[in-house]
Amino acid sequence: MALFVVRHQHDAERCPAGNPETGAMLLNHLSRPNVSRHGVLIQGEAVVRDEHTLFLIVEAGDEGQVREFMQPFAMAGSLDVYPASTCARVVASGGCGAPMPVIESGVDAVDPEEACQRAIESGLVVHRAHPLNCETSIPALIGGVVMPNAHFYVRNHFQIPRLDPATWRLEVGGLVERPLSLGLRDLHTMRSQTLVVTLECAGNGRARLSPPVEGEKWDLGAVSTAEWTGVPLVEVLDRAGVKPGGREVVFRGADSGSVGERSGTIHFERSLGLADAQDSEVLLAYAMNGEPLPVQHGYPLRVIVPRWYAVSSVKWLSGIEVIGESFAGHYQSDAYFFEYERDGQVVREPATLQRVRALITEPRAADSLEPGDLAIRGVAWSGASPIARVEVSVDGGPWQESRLVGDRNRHSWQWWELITRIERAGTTTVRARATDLAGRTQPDEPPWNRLGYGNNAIQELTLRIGQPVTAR
Ligand SMILES: Nc1nc2c(c(=O)[nH]1)N[C@H]1C(S)=C(S)[C@@H](COP(=O)(O)O)O[C@H]1N2
Ligand SMILES: [Mo]
Repeated sequence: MALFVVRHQHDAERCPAGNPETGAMLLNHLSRPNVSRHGVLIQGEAVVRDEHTLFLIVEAGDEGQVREFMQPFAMAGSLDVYPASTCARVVASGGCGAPMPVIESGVDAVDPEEACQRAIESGLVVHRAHPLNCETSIPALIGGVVMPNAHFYVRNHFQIPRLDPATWRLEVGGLVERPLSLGLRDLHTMRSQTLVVTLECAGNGRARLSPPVEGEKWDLGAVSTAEWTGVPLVEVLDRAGVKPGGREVVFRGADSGSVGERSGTIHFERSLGLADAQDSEVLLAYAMNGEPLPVQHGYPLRVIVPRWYAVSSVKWLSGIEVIGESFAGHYQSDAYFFEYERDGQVVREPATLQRVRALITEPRAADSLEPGDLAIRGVAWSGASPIARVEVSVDGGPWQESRLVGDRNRHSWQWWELITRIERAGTTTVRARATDLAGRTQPDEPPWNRLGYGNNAIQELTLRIGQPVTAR
């Protein structure tokens, strides 16, 4: 089916709806049973009365079918039929004049329009339609420890590959005693583990850096939590048997494309040092919140590296290779490191553990609030160690310790809340600061670095408190 916009116009003196019988006939023509008899679908109808113009959004097999269906209107005036696209398709393709993005590699890919439309309908905040990048809407972060899959932020560097579970294999090779080729069914029969893990993009908060830096302009929602189930990576590494010279483990995603700094087509690839890879908690996950991985989150298999920035959690995993040197792939050595200048020297540090951080989920800046009791809630996490405390300062006042809600979890965020009182109407600021058990805490100002990673500055929320409603 294709999409069309249809325009019918008539002379003011010849308005077909002016005659009750013709009007009724046209209404019957547009009725659902009649429309479906013609094999078309009406998505919307609107009349601009003073213009004597009717617009319809119609789905049909081709233009001829639309024209045939619109015959009664053509007789009453003029008829224009335009082939059309959804907004998601136009934005995903880069504008009205641009062709749809071509699939660069041999793999099948998810239709960018479909992926984008689904994200919008799920309430995600879209930053880029193609490749699809969207953050979690903070107000959607209410209550539970994990978030529904549809609300989980999405970060893609290339188009989303659609992998066939029947033919997909995980190839394990390089410096191993026994190269493996594992199917999904093989992985399902291996020992499984389930962990609740918070993923955060290293670029989360980048939009708040000043001066601005290039890269996706994430506000504060490039973070989410889910329960992941899969095979511990060590199981697979042990089965393959790492040879003595093995130093790093490279994970290859099935997604690919071209990037400025490298020639040809590259895959999304990241490595972990052998010791980190052998950490018993790195998972090869096939389920997210009890469901098979959604396609945009890496179906059928992804890496989950708890507590690390999520760039290491490679999606659409197709290969694992043990190598004897340090990996120099694009996403390892051209990006995802902190770069500062210190004493005239350029210093680089890879982005590994998530920095300690608190996020205020309630209230929202847009809420209408009144003086009186105010509940301030949010989440806090740190890759280095569990959260020790979250303190809140209202209107620049002293830090008040919030109550930590629920169990301490080593790999996922912790909910916290503070009930405080706001005495007067006007503008109030709320700040929240997390400290972890290792004593790390958040800076007042965003820690600027060239590529804009790890902005864990204390969040400050400005609230407008209205006049109390006075009883008469
Ligand atoms: N294969 C592949 N894996 C990937 C990426 C990617 O583009 N391709 N993006 C990484 C980055 S930067 C992040 S933040 C997380 C995002 O995971 P999500 O989309 O499931 O939230 O996936 C990581 N794994
Ligand atoms: Mo990321």
